[in-house]
Amino acid sequence: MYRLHGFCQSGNSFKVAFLLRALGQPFEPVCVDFMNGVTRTDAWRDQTNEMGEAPVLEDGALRLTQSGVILTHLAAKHGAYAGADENERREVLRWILFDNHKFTSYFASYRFAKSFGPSAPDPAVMAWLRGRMDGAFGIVDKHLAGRGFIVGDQPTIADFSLSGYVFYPDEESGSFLTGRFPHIQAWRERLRALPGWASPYDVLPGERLAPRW
Ligand SMILES: N[C@@H](CCC(=O)N[C@@H](CS)C(=O)NCC(=O)O)C(=O)O
Repeated sequence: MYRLHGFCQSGNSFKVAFLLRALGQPFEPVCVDFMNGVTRTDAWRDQTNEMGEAPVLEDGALRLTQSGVILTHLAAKHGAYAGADENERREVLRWILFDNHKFTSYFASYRFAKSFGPSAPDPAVMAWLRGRMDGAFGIVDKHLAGRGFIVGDQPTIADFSLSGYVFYPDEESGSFLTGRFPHIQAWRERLRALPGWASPYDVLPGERLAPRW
């Protein structure tokens, strides 16, 4: 059985959990004690992921990191959500790279600082991140106008990747999405209707925390 190392606040882990569930693949969750700093220890980095990040997926003897790599591996292995042909698969990769660099990355950093950081966030840093988030979300919102999914007319791992953080409660990210980006909102509802969808807090291990700041 797959073993997924992650934690419930981690949208990057949720991307993988959501895909595994959509594929009907059971997995054993392995809780990463991220909030107490385990991913920064030498032992965790030596034994689990030298990059110091969750998620990590164990598939037999294979130990995979980087959600984009994991999603690509699972889609190819199970023959679903990879994209219909070579052109679509190239587009899927393009959107996963955009997601990792800009869409998930700025949003996840903002949400972490707003809700789970050890000290109150710096307003100047938050303002800069919000500007980057507005840019990335605006691009995805425009792309989704008049189309159901990110690539082609069926869901692909590009959708799973981009959706990692959009199902968390709005207050965790300072209500960044509330009433904004109508095409992203509609797309989020389409993804919620996919087989296996469930709230990140119901499928990933660890303790749910109230937003701190
Ligand atoms: N590009 C990576 C990002 C993974 C990532 O940043 N994970 C967070 C938890 S959600 C993490 O472990 N961060 C640790 C750090 O940035 O030091 C992926 O998609 O897997």
